[in-house]
Amino acid sequence: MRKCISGVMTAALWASIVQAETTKQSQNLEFPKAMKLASADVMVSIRPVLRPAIKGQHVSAEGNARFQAWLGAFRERAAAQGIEAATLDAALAGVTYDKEVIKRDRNQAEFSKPIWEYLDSAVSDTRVSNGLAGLERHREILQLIEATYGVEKEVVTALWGLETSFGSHRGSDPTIRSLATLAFDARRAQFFEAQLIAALQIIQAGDVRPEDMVGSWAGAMGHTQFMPTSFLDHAVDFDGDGRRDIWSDDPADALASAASYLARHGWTKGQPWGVEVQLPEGFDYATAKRGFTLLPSEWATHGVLSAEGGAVPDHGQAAILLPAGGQGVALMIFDNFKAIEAYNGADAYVIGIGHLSDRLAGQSRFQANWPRGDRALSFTEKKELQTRLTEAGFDTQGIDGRTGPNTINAVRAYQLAWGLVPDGYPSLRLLERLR
Ligand SMILES: [Ca+2]
Repeated sequence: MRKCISGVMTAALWASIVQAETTKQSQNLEFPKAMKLASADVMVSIRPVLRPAIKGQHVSAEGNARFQAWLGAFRERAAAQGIEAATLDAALAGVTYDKEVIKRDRNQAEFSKPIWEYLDSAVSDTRVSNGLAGLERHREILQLIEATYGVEKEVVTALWGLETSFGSHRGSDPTIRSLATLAFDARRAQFFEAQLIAALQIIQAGDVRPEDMVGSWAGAMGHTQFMPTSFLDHAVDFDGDGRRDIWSDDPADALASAASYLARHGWTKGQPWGVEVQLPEGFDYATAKRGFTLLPSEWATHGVLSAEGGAVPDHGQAAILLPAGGQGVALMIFDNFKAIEAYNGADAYVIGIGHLSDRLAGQSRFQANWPRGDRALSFTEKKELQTRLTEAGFDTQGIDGRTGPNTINAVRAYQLAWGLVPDGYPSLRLLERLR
């Protein structure tokens, strides 16, 4: 079972992963929505994720006045937490409510991308070649980062590639304005107020001027899209100029900060994140779950071999992950999977980082074919699936439109009861069968 949610990330935030960052700039890789298909557990994440839309809320002149009043009260709370008047004056002067941020925050995607579509973009030929170019251009600093933090340069580069297309889409929204808007908005006020305080602490520490503190609309900043609290916990001044600068064109501090983050979350150099495997005839699908691990040599005795047909080297305990259920790519995943997961908990994201890093290291594409004829269930369809499973006696422990472990267990139980392949995968076919 995966580790628990971090302090600020509530279960409700996790519940909304299906809506995550639907509105990143077009060339930026869209965050995977509803990717927790085959092995959804609770997660930690470096960033917030979005919630379904609430209808009927809009900004008015009255709303702006309320925002300014809120800002005045916030100033006092920030001062009480050690933010100096000069910092507050510099950072909060002229800050207005940004209704575009709220519009984006409320934007709920009903339909989500299946993992293969996500990976088509995450690990496109363009991204691979841009990544190779980035590796070449920054080879020296990436090697130094690898030597310092024990995180392979291809992994750091892959993360950079998925977060901001290697720094080319870092975002230009003023972070203070975005965070103040989201903190004023009632839905996750506590989380975003903490982020806003952290942002002010960063400014106060002299890492960045308020006008240079920009990023994506939801407050993620710089080349590797750190939220302010993650910045405070993990950002490093790698080039030694006295500032932790993840915003400027030079990516050294940002890339080192990302490596530091992965290292602090348990990255083991030399261990794969995951390896594509082939499953034998008669494979026991009940063993394909995050909580069940064996050594690769033990998996080999059960007929689970690398895609090339040999035993996977013993890199440590490993679980079998089937991102698209019994059809499509099968992965043997190691503890490094969890380290990437700490950056962003969606399976598709982790696989995207992992596979891109492998491609940058010269490895080949996945060999198995994805079930491209399928599509992912919509939010509404997931709720329907949960309702129908529960009514049929396979309790999903709630109807929330997300395919967490309880839903996967219910799907498995249903599949076992009906003699289907118990891969726990909530497919459209399964929903149609339940109908
Ligand atoms: Ca620096």
